[in-house]
Amino acid sequence: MAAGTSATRTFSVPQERRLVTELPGPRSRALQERRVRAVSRGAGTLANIYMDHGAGAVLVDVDGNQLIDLGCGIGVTTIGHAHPDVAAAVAEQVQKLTHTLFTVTPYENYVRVAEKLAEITPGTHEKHSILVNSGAEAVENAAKIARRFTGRRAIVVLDHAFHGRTNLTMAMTYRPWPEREGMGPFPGEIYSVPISYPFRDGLSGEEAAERTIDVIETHVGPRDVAAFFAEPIQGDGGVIIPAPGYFARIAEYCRDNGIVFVADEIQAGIARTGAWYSIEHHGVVPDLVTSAKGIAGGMPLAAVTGRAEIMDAVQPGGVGGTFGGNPVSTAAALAVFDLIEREDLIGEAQRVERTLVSRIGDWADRFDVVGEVRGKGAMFGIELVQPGTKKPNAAALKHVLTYAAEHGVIALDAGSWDSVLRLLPSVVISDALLDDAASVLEEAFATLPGSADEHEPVPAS
Ligand code: PLZ
Repeated sequence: MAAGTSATRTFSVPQERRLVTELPGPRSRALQERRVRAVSRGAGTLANIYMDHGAGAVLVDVDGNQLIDLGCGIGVTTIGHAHPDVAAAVAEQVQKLTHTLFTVTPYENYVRVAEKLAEITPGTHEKHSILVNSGAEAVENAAKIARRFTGRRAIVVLDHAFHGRTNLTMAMTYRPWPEREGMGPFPGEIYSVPISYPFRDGLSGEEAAERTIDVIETHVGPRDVAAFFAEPIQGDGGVIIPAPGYFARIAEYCRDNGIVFVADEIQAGIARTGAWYSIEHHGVVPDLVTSAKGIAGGMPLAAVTGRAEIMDAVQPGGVGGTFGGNPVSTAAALAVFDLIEREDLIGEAQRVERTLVSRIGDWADRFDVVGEVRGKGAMFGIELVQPGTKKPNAAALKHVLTYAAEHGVIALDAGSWDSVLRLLPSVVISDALLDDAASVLEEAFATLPGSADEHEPVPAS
């Protein structure tokens, strides 16, 4: 069970790290042997520790080890693992009706999710939604809709962006390796422009926006641009938070030039950053918003929500898909929305931010490998550098992630140079678990090759 506020919440798995074997344990290693014979190596894994169950912020592996999850399967289980309210909603719905296809014969859950999305996304204008299966599908539909509405061809994206793995969204994603290499050709009319990256460019939001706009003006041509896509806080790109004022200026420029401003909130949305949507931190109302990941507690669901006149520019039958917004995933989403409100999980994300700032906020001063600690709510990035420089340090990140996994903490990588340690814990993670996980990460820094109290890390199996 998980109920109540952070002080009173109870879970079916004790919220503590507890290791009973080495990691990966014998059962994980046996599964790994089967896996390499059956699963494509293209589906690479961060840590070959096989999970059995979980609750709150703790995962239990097949050997009975309890691990602290600072990743949430890349930002999905924001409300905690296997939440009983989601389980109950899914169990009830799956016995009632699993599928009709909304565009053949509709059902209420889809309408209720769209109503809720209109309420929680920024702005008070009339909003309409479509529901799909994955983040990439949401981004791809947002591009289709913006092109249909504007009659224009170009899509502008930001450097370091991640928008998905379909052909269109691969082309909208910044880095070639490993996401794209050898898998083209890609569609044209996608233009990547500089983002505001305060740690690396030192520019104010206004200065960075002028640089972005200048590239659109001189390289793309604003009257040909259908949409400007931005993650208000970039996730896979390295938890990059553009400087204050950056998005306000970009949104104004989009408005002045008839460009649809799309906030890709797939990773940072749905309570993760201490607001329903991370664009709220920038004080901007986007034209379209994509949601996915945290929206349905681990069930597959994604959405495009936006200005009714833009969303309705598409002819009936112009968007769709067999499984989009299926009755079970939408039932899970309704349970998630209810939980976020009932248990003030936006407030919980703000608590996680306060705890992390006070616990790890001084790491750049304490560890010469840490260039910057930055984050909002339960979304943090720790940018690792070669000491005394801003040069990315991918080797250090690899060491830290391996050390952490072997000691029962699952954290994530990020960044175009693979040098940002990314934390996306559940917002219900306790302060005690955050403290314990931070201690493990500190040990990982202390054992980096070349550190004062270096020792050989256990080799990954
Ligand atoms: N937009 C902002 O973060 C997914 C991808 C995991 P899908 N990011 C994690 C992986 O290895 O593929 C993401 C995102 C943003 C779009 C997407 C794509 O969402 O649900 O994975 O398609």
